Amino acid sequence: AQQGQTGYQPTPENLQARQEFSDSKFGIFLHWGIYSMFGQGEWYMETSGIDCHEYAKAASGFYPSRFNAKEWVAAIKASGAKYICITTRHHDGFSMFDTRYSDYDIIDATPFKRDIIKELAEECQKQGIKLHLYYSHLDWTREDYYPYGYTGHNTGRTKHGDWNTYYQFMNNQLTELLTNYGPVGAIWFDGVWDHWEVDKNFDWRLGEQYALIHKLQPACMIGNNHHRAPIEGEDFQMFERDLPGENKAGFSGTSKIGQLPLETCETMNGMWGYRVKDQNYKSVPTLVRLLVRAAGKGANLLMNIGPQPNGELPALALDRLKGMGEWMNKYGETIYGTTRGGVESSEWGTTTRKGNMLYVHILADKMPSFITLPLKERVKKAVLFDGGEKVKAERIDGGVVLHTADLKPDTDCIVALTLAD
Ligand code: FUL
Repeated sequence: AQQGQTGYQPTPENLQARQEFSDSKFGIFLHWGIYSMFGQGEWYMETSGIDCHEYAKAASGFYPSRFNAKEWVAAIKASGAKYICITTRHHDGFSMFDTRYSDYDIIDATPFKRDIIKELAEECQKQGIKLHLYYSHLDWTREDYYPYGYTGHNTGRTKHGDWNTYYQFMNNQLTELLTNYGPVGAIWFDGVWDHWEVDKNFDWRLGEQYALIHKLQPACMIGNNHHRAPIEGEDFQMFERDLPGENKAGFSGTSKIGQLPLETCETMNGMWGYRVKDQNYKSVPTLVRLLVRAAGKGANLLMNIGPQPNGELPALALDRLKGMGEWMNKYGETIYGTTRGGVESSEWGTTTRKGNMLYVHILADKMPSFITLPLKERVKKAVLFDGGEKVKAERIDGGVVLHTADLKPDTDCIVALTLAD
């Protein structure tokens, strides 16, 4: 097993951050980097077989003149999302923030010369929304990343890198991120799987790294996209394109759910980074269904947008943010602050719970005539959340039957049950 931060005891601030995080249920993910300019997703260097030095030249053309942190944060906030998670450095190794430890960053390598992460951090604080930072362990451009010899990424080098200098580099950058940008809600790690594909026990020295983060900002939560059971020192568990426990995306191990807050990420279209051709955005009802299904599992939804190279959020993404905001304004009470309802992945929908309220979200296209909920509690009241019309609820052996034949399944078809204590 991978050594984590041995004996980690989260501080009261950290536990409070976890609680707020679980209660918030909805965040927006942003994949933005120099890859956005190629318009083919964030894996462009790898999938197109470009030499990393050639690729790096693109930085001199990065000038997102339309970038406006205030507008981004306002649009995202209006969607009902409570946090933003942005790529500070993806697998292409380019730092979107001002770092002393590399010239391959937004300040030294682009004519734009503005610290995007700083502008965003300040704006998030002003508008009262949390900022999470994505940070890639994997780096396609640095030799010292490759302890096994540099075989990939089209440069033909085979030198064995000194991984220790890479480890120090990461910790230096993490120190910058946790020192210069105010309170960081979370570090969202990604990429450890790369070395684990070669050696499943490769020691990333996560424990020491996690301890450093918690020392710098005890409330900062750590999550790592490693598709394994939580490792000691982590504060939340994440799932990529997967509802916790379903493992439909096929990443092994994701079914092992621990005791930590849960988050699942998805994309609005088919890619994380901006892709010119991909205008195939999910509809607002589809996005709402994803959010509700995640909440039914007790998980947050982290919904991704790939900003354009000119600094704007795509028009279709803005449209979806607005639509989700309208839904959240009306029905957010059935989502925020809830826990899993106990009936989680039925075809007809899912349930969320808050105090003595059980919210039955009926999402399926075909309405079942009856829904049986295996509830122990007595139902004091059963009404439609929207409008308050009574729904017939009948106690049977081992549960409660809802008579649903007359209802119309949709994202607004929510039955609110008041349970007796
Ligand atoms: C993956 C990465 O490889 C993708 O590029 C993306 O960042 C996704 C959220 O995580 O592991």
